[in-house]
Amino acid sequence: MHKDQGKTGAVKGCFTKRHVYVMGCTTLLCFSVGYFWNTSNDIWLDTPTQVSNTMSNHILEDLLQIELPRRCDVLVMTPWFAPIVWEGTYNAEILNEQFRQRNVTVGLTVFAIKKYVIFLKKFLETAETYFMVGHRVNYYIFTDRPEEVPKVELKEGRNVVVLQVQNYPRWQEISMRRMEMINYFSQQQFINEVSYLVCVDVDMRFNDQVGVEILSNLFGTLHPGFYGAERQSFTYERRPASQAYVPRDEGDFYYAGGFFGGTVMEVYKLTKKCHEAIMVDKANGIEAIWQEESHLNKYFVYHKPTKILSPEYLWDDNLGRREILKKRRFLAVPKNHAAIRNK
Ligand code: UD2
Repeated sequence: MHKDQGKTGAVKGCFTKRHVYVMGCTTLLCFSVGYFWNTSNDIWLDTPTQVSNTMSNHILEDLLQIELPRRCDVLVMTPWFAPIVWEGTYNAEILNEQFRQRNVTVGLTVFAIKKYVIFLKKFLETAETYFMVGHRVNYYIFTDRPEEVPKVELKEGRNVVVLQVQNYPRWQEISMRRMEMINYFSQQQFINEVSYLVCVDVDMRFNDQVGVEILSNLFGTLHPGFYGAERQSFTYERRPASQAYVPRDEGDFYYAGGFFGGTVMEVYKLTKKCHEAIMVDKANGIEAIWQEESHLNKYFVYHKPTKILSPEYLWDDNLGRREILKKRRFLAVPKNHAAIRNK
């Protein structure tokens, strides 16, 4: 995202100065009201907010005559004032103390259906080293093969909970049905056991600290392939027939399907909406281009995350090493699609 690219031109071409002034003032007013509303709870913007979806970050900066904070040309705060978490943007010591005082338990949901059970061992072992160190954790493992869940030595306050679920013939359906299953167990079980849910892919390994700095009411992760890209290149669902459709002039970021979360209540709402949309698509004989990731992206267009994780939290070394990444915390494990999908 380069600050100088196509900035004012887009606005000047469409509106008179007076229009721009009125729109700017209105937007500023909305932001101020939203800001004070959110800060009045003493928790800085911890409730998903609705702000204009039709402006890119650069246009917004022009209208408001402000510059959103950046680190080395990447945003560290969204136009709706949600932090974007990079190494160096938070104080781990203070956050750890705050969450320890609250005695927070975090649920990590992961699906290992059919052959994907082979990823569990490395996933769990590395999570024990790096995930929410010093905090209480429940690993919720959804699988159709409970007997193949590996025994991994766990530290105090950490538990593995195996949830037996059905499988589906197509990998796409398995991926999408995660929304339904997380939703069901959120109301049946998670709400009574944990404060936050972190929902991730299993073909991954932790490679550095992933701690309480990620926690917020609703959070998503910038997709490693699109974190610096312009809106036009985001691979949102573009067919209006799908419930995941996002018009070309909407959307802020492209989020990864493999790492999102929030309070149990917010994850419950998100998964409910996405599952319902997936079912409507199914009835209409259409499947979104990137399955539930497309629905997740649509959801985040209209329910802004209260925190966003940088690609430090979901990286694939196939994309190479980048100067901007001070840490590669959660890494894709290479997989042979032909050998494990639909098996
Ligand atoms: C991307 C997304 C993924 C999902 C998918 C949809 C990332 C890192 N990943 O991953 O979240 O949105 O696109 O197209 O953003 N699974 C099983 N058994 C199966 C198939 C899938 O357990 O037979 C589970 C497993 O937890 C896996 C996840 O579903 O990690 C997603 O499937 P994938 O990893 O094969 O999809 P991929 O790599 O295209």
